[in-house]
Amino acid sequence: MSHHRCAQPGHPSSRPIHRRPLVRWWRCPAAVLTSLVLATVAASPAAAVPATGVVLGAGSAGAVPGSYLVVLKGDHRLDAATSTELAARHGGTVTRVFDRVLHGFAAQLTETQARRLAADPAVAYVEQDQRVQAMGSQPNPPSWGLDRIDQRYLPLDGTYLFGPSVGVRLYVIDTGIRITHADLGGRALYGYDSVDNDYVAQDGNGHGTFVAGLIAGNVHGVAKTATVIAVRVLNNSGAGTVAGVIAESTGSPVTRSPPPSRT
Ligand SMILES: [Ca+2]
Ligand SMILES: [Ca+2]
Repeated sequence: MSHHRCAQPGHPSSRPIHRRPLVRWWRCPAAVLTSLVLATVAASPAAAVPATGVVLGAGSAGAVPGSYLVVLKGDHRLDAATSTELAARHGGTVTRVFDRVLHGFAAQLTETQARRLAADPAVAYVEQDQRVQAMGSQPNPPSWGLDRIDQRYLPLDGTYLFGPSVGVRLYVIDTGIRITHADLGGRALYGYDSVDNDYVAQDGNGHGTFVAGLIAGNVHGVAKTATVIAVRVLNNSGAGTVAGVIAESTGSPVTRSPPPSRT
């Protein structure tokens, strides 16, 4: 609390004022000015502090300091100029514009700038850039596809470089999987069998096991450390029904006649 001393008619100037301010406010301009300033400051603190949002991946082990990915809402498409304007609005510098896989840009930002950009109405989210590194190398892979899939430009380099896929679960909706197949390395599990209506999705055809091998096989697979889940919707002849596939997809119980055979 502050005490103002004002000269009052008939009172010594050193004597404090104890009258109610609403009655005598015009006789103490210093007190009025102070009150107005305090009222103005108290009324506008929110406008003085920019809004901030959450930055995904901030502080993670692989985070790249000062580098952020900014993804825009909806179908916003930005060219370099408008990306630069949006980043500059929060104090950042655009380093790359994305307009295919996602709509957004990479930018150099401080932590505070990144949080402010995350709260921008045009921004879906901001994520801190992360270091990535290939975890494995397969020299002389057994297929052209494995050699080709890890590189954009030809010629082939005779190697397949692959990243981590531990913890990734891939559902193979097919004829089931022979989960004991050596190439799957014990990373195959039964999910559901809508043909037999049980939980043993064995493969009596071979196609599902072949697909699982392309996905996660030690030798022939792309994601060499992922887990594949067998979902059997096709019988040993490779035939099934749309109803069976839908029932499996929606988790609905399967109660029906055996699917038609091709033979
Ligand atoms: Ca290659
Ligand atoms: Ca079964």
